[in-house]
Formats: sequence, C-alpha cells, structure tokens
Amino acid sequence: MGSKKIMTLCIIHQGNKILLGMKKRGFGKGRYNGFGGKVHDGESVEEAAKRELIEEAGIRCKELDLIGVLEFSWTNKPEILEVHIFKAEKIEGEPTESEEMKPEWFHIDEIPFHSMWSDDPHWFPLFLENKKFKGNFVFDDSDKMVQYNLEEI
Ligand code: 6U4
Repeated sequence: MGSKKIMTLCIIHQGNKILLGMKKRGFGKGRYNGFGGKVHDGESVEEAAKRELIEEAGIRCKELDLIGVLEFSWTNKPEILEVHIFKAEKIEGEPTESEEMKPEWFHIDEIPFHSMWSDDPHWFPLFLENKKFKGNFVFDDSDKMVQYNLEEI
C-alpha cells in the first residue's frame, strides 16, 4: 500500500529576490529549497506552512498564496508526497538560521538550480509569474527525475 504525505513548501518572493534555505539535515540535506514540512494532525495545510516558516526560518507571515500542488513519487518505494507550494511576500521578522535551515536571499536570475531538487527548474518560472500549476514528478532510487507532468491551472 502506498502512503501519501501532505507537505508544505513556502517561498518568500519580494520583487526580484527570493528567500531559500540550505537544508542542513534529513530529507533533501545539502539542497536549497523553500521552507516546509509535514502537515500535522488537526492543522490546515496553510497553518502548517506558517508554522514551518516560523520553525525553520524564524519569520511570520499573515498572507500566503497557494500557487501549486505537486505530487512526488519514486520508482523504488511506495511513498507519495503531495507538496502544497505557497508564496509569501510580506514577512515579519528577520530570516534566522535554525537547526534545519540556513536562509539566504537570491536574485531571481541567480536561483541555484544546480543545488536544488531537479524538478524545481520546471515549475519555478510559473511560480515566479504567479501562474497556478499542478503536476507530478517521478524519481528513481538516486533521486534522478525519470518522468513528469506539469500543467497550468
Ligand atoms: P517536519 O515536519 O519538518 O519534520 P519532515 O518530514 O522533516 O517535516 P522536511 O522538513 O524534510 O519534512 O520537508 C521536506 C520539504 O521538502 C518539504 O518542504 C517538501 C519539500 N520537497 C520534497 N520533495 C521535493 C521536491 N522534489 N522538490 C522540491 N521540494 C521538495 O522543490
């Protein structure tokens, strides 16, 4: 039986810069990504996204926009991740390093795709233009992308 985990991913986008974090431990270690994690029992997906922003980057955010939903799966395991991707513009507080993430601002022309998940170059252009999307990506056992579908909605 496959199990589906609902997760959040939140990227701060202010003008021509975005805030990413270098993941310091666990799943996706050594890659830059937005902030996020598993949705806990009893909280909404948006509440989870806000909680993870506080926990991982030390910033609060009142308004989040859901831009995309992506499903990630692997050829060698039954797990499926359903990741809800949010954008925030206004934040309260200064991004602060946590045990899990080291936050860093990037110009949108210098996004470090070579150090990110390989699906990111596909959907980031839509994200940056506020175009809503959904899709799914399949990886092999070394996290190489072997198949994908992506559509604007
Ligand atoms: P918590 O609740 O923080 O313990 P945990 O199970 O540790 O959650 P975590 O923090 O490792 O999850 O979250 C993984 C993060 O990586 C989520 O924000 C979703 C994101 N993610 C997973 N696969 C991804 C992929 N292929 N591309 C991408 N982000 C991905 O851009």
